[in-house]
Amino acid sequence: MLLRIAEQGGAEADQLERELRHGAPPPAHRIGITGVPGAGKSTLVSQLVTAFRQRGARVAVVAVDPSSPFTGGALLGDRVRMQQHAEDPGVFIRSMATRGKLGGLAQASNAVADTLAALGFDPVIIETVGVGQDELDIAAAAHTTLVVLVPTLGDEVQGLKAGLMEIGDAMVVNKADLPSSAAFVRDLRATLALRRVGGQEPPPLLATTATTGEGIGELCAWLFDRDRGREGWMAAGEARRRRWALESELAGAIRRRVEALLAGQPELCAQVERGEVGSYEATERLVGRTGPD
Ligand SMILES: Nc1nc2c(ncn2[C@@H]2O[C@H](COP(=O)(O)OP(=O)(O)OP(=O)(O)O)[C@@H](O)[C@H]2O)c(=O)[nH]1
Ligand SMILES: [Mg+2]
Repeated sequence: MLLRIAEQGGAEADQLERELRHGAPPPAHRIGITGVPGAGKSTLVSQLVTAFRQRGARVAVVAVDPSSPFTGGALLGDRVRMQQHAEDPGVFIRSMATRGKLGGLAQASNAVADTLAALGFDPVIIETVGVGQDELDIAAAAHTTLVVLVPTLGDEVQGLKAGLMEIGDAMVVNKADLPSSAAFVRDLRATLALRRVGGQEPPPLLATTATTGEGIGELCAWLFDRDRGREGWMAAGEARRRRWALESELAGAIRRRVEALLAGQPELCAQVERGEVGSYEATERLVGRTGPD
């Protein structure tokens, strides 16, 4: 019920957030996991859940599927992969499909994560397939972003989307059991070093085999270390995240206004469609002069 309100957003969700936040514990560590479809993100998340549980943490996982309007295929698979945690009251797992909703991933997952954080889950892990805007959204919504890649043949490292490379606080090459893994890791390491900006260290690169647990220890060591150092980054991370939540909320609200405005002017829209009125002039008629002065 709480989560349904949070997902729907709006004034009620704001109120809920205020109430939940009142006297709430410090904000939870939000860990975003993104990467190409089928990279093994859910398998990896399941391993991370186990590791955080062993430290006594209560862990929430929000798996967001931006491609499917239904809670279908991929998420069904997730349920199987997360099965081992199904009976554990210290683990909360929620799948969300967001296609077609304005600012879908951005708003819905952030609101759900807020609620889970206020309920005392820490960390809150958000998994999403890295497609288009969503990977940038997840980086803005998370305090720590893991980018999950899989070994592909030789020179393909160069072709990796720059966006994915830039948002990772750590890069994880999963399916390290595949034969092409060593070469891929080497290429990726070189590429990351080249892209280093302003003398900054490149993000750590970790190789894992999520299915067997190989390399998970190193990944967890890095994550736990970051988790322990949260005093150092939490304030700035939360400020950035709240600012982003405002932006995405505002973008959604403005988009809805645009739609309402157009719906109220069917004749003008028809004139534009027939080519009788230009889009620039129509915009001026609707909202007055715009654009650079
Ligand atoms: N060989 C190998 N297979 C793996 C590894 N990790 C996961 N897989 C397999 O890869 C497939 C996809 O795993 P998922 O964990 O569902 O991947 P995902 O990234 O969550 O997939 P989507 O959410 O659909 O994008 C499954 O069949 C896993 O068993 C690994 O380290 N090595
Ligand atoms: Mg998955």
